[in-house]
Amino acid sequence: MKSLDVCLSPELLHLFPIKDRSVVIADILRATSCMVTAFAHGVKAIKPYASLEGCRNSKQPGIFIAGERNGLKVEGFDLGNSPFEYMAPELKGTVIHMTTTNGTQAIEKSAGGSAIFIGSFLNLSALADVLIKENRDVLIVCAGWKGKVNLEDTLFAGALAHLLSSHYNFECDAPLIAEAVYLQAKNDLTEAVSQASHTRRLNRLNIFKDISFCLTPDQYPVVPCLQNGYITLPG
Ligand code: 3SL
Repeated sequence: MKSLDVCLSPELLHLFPIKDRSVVIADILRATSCMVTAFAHGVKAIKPYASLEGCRNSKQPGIFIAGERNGLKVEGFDLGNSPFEYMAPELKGTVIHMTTTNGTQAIEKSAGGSAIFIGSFLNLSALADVLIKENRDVLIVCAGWKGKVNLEDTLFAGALAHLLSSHYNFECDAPLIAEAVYLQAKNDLTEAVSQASHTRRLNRLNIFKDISFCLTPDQYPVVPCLQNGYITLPG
């Protein structure tokens, strides 16, 4: 049986083998939820940038740039980090260069994996199916907040670990912890994260509807994957 592990913060990544694994990046509020929403609405590719200036300087005609820091859209960028922005019909078929506070940093730090998938509640079951077919050891990397663990990414890791539990052995205790927290919270995820630090941070910015949307399982059957620096839909 293959194994599954959960890295609760990118700061802990040095403790986990990445090579030869399927790595799942999760930044539930909101980067990876935005990416999944974008692909479900026809975006062609997303190039993630850890650096704000690198992303800003990559602006070219025909390319949209998306920039978020501390929950806010960065001035001069075309897009921020609400999933509802990524449903816009004018984004269909386009390439977006994106930088966010934690999500795109976690992607960059996980670059050594055999395959890097973009995970969210929105594509939870489709992602589980792909991971089972890929038949590699799995590492779920929670983006967290500036190195700290957060609840919403842990809940997602628990939901995915729970779906995969009959196919994989859990390695360290993090998948067990995440699964237990998810099972306790699963009937009302929005309520479960209502006191979470990033919910309170987003609420202070008057952001409410993104949160319940990003916690809704199985809205989109798309599984974006990073290849040669670009996130795309395989095939
Ligand atoms: O941290 C990130 O990458 C963002 O998703 C944070 S926010 O939800 O846009 O504030």
